[in-house]
Amino acid sequence: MLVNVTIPVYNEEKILGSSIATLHAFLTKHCRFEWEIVIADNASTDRTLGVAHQLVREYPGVRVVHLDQKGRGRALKKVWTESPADILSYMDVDLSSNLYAFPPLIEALISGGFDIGIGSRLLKASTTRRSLKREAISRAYNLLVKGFFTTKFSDAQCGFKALTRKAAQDLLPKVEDTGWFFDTELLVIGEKLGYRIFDLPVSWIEDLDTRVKIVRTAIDDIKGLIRVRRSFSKGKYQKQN
Ligand SMILES: Nc1nc2c(ncn2[C@@H]2O[C@H](COP(=O)(O)OP(=O)(O)O)[C@@H](O)[C@H]2O)c(=O)[nH]1
Ligand SMILES: [Mg+2]
Repeated sequence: MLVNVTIPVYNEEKILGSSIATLHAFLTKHCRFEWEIVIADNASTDRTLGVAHQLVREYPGVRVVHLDQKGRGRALKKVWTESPADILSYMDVDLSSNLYAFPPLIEALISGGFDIGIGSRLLKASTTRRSLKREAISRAYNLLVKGFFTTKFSDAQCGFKALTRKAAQDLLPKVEDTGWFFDTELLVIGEKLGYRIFDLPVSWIEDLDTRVKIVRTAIDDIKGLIRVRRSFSKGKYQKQN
């Protein structure tokens, strides 16, 4: 059993080293499976790629994938498609989700019969510390997703997710978005096709350093919701066994 942990990065030279050190120590101590850490860099214009190569030399089990074009979804799709791992996961480099949620997230897939695991900041048991603005946008967006698709998963956008190789092989080719809407598209198509989603409350502390352009992302998200709903009404998605 090999577990992939992808860390998508865009201009993260400052935090990358300490986050990989923390994650590496955590997995060494608390992950009972074999694992790999993949730093996925797109188009960073700072020293991120250099720092990443240095980390590969320092830590066993770490590798780097570089893409020229931006987009977190693009990076995840490439790394997950090419990884030999049985479980594919990612977490944001700022480690905003408490790492102790990681073992239960992957156990749900390995022995709990779930296909996709997501961290959630919106369940009763979640403890979330973030700005009022981000909290309000997140709640409104997730209500909109439920309004569009009557889906049950609670938090589309938390940067803490995992899925099985089998689910990935079926779902990833169906997901078109290459940016922030990638996560929502994966979850909506997944739930609608009958994949079981494990919704895990996390303890989340917002890191104020953000790459998200809120207005631009909101417009892209709404366009994405409309596109995916059209595709459903045309019967575009079929589950592959
Ligand atoms: N590979 C890749 N990662 C990205 C890109 N944009 C953002 N990220 C990463 O996505 C994660 C979440 O970004 P962040 O700015 O913290 O989002 P926020 O927490 O929602 O404000 C971080 O690890 C970023 O470095 C991108 O274009 N490509
Ligand atoms: Mg963040």
